[in-house]
Amino acid sequence: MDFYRQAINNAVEKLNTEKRKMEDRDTYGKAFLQIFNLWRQNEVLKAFVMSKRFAKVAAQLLGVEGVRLYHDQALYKEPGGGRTPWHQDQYYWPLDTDKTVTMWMPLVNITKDMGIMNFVSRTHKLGYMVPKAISDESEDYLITSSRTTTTRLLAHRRQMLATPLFTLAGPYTTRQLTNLTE
Ligand SMILES: O=C(O)CCC(=O)C(=O)O
Repeated sequence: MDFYRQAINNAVEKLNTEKRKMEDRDTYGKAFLQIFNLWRQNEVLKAFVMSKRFAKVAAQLLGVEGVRLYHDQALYKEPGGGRTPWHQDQYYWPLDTDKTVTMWMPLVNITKDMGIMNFVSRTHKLGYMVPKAISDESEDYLITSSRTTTTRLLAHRRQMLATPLFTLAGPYTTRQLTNLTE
């Protein structure tokens, strides 16, 4: 993993255009730096993103023969940044199918106090409920839209990734990986 982490760090450092101070960003801007489609950068990253092993896991979870990649995305939680509010990812995927899945892979060992992802159990069965970008509004919308959902949010637990789950992540609270912003 060290090898790919370094390759991904290098690409993110090169491609990052976020220069705003944390206090000048909105909730979404505070949540993470994000760089799309690293597979286009070089053959090393292409081999990582297009790995047959990852594709097989996705295909098995979906119960299909093969998968296509919609995009890849590097998300970097910055020191002093904010949490990622509750949301569903469907807003970002204009696809007319529920045969979609996200593969989320931490590049560092993570502990509970490092802004880990959280998922609400069984919400992949509820469909697309939150037509909102990741924001304070997506969280408010979700919490006010259904008592069942609110109950589940309050009792949220991490679980296997499947879409359309409701997801949230805390702020990143350690000083690791600070080179991108200092
Ligand atoms: O890492 C984060 O802050 C959020 C990531 C997320 O919500 C996602 O990948 O869908």
